[in-house]
Amino acid sequence: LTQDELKKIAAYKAVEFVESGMVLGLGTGSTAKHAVDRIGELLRQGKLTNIVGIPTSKKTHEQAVSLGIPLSDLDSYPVVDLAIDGADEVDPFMNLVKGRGGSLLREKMVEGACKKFVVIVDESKLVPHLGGSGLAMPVEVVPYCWKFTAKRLQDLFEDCGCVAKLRTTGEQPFVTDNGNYVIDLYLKKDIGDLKVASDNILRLAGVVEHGMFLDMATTVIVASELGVTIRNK
Ligand code: DER
Repeated sequence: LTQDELKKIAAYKAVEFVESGMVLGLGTGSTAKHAVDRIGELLRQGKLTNIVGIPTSKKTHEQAVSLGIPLSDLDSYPVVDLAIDGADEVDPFMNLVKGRGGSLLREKMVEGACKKFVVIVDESKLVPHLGGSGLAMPVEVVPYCWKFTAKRLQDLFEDCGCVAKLRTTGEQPFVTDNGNYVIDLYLKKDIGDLKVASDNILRLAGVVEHGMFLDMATTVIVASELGVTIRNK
């Protein structure tokens, strides 16, 4: 099975949790894309009715529009029944790293407003600890004096051998759906206390949000060659 086939298996399994009448958080990324496609298909077949989708990015908004999924937002639906989204890393306590696709703020807003947050991953996303994979830990920052904020972030994780880099699209800074920049933190060692790290990052005035989703997932669906496993909080 290819990685994308595994992602699709996890996504389709998550959509089995969807019931007619639900307000659904629609995730962003290549795994969540399969879930949104499946929801659109079931609506078209009449197997699902009365769904309201709350997209977590402009990209997912566009995908959902093309599928005819009725859409709204958190202002109209401050409580979401179920959100389905991917993740970049999942630790044994169901803490996540998200945001390598750049949608972390709206994802965290929507997924923080939901009763159930189902994470869908292929097995490659499972890690023993967050942050030490050497891959990016995204932080959304305001564009104003981003170099100053990047340096403060880098210094915060000095003992993890952190290098902070501005995420770019070609030669230009990557700009999020919210008009902000992303500083990616590359750590050589695992982050120790995740809650302390989270609080320290959010204390920096130029920071909007970070990609650690702590104690938010209620279910993790993992697809591997051996099959699909479902872990609940
Ligand atoms: O950027 C994001 O938050 C995505 O959801 C990411 O966490 C997972 O993306 P993928 O499903 O394309 O690997």
